[in-house]
Amino acid sequence: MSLHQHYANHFKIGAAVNAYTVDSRAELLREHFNSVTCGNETKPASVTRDGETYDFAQGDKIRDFAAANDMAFRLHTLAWHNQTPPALYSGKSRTDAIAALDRHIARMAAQYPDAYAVDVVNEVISDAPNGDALRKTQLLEIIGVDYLDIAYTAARRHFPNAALVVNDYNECDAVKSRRIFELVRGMRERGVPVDAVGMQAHYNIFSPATDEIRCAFDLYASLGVKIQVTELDVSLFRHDDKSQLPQDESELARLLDHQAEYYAALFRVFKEYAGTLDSVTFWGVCDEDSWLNNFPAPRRRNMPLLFDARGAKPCYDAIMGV
Ligand code: 9MR
Repeated sequence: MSLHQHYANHFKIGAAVNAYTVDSRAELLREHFNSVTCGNETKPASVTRDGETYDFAQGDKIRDFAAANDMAFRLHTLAWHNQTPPALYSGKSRTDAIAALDRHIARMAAQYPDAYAVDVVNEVISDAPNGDALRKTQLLEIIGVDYLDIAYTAARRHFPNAALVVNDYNECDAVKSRRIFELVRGMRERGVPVDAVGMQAHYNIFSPATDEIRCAFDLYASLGVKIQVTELDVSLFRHDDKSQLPQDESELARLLDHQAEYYAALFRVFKEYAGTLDSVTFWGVCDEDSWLNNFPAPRRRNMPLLFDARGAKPCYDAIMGV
């Protein structure tokens, strides 16, 4: 049985891919996943320089792969403070920026009308423990604090059937999770369409603990929205550790066993919230393709995913046993 079949009664199993890995990992994708996301190809800077001319070749390639293989398509992301071409919003008045945002969302919806979920504005919460909850971004500065209400309202107009997601990282952190909760609660009280909280789930084998993850699930579930795990990976290093993987084979094997236990504990929690949690997306298919091989240290090898180029890892077997 494959991974997505194993979890068929619980949630979708997705993977982020790029225009290269959608070919190189096609076999694993077809077998184990029933949802696909573009890791970069549908971000604003990947599709347009100016909000006038668009090139969707790479995103379309991935969307077409999903469609041809009966896989659902998750759209990432309509607006973000990173990977956005300056000309999209810079120098515009509030009115013109709102119009540009609406045009961009409309264009994305015309191209990807079948996306089942959309990260509308990505990573909007500030990491600074004190001060404003909202990250200071270009759109916040130009449009004002109602920019999220405006973006999600526009997204609903253009994507009437997709789940509209507020997607963020460090989503189990006590301060940040409270901020995400308050943001979504406020939006819903104002009648702004938000359907799901996206928990990116960039975790490592030490943190967050199962209890912290459960607390975050409880908090978000209490909003009455769905939850999606959007960018899952489990690094072998603590967050700020830039050291190398151990040379010693048995030491590395111990870390991979630890990772397998962590993944199993995680999926036991995920199963408890199935129903509220309706999709779990990994941020990549094979270790060799992970962004974590270049973050936080360039060219430092990491092994955060279920597969490597040789095949399934211990963590794959572990979650198949849950
Ligand atoms: O995986 C993406 C990587 O290839 C890009 O270089 C990076 C640029 O910011 O974005 C990565 O994906 C990010 C995602 O879009 C949002 N959440 C954090 C992800 C990892 O950085």
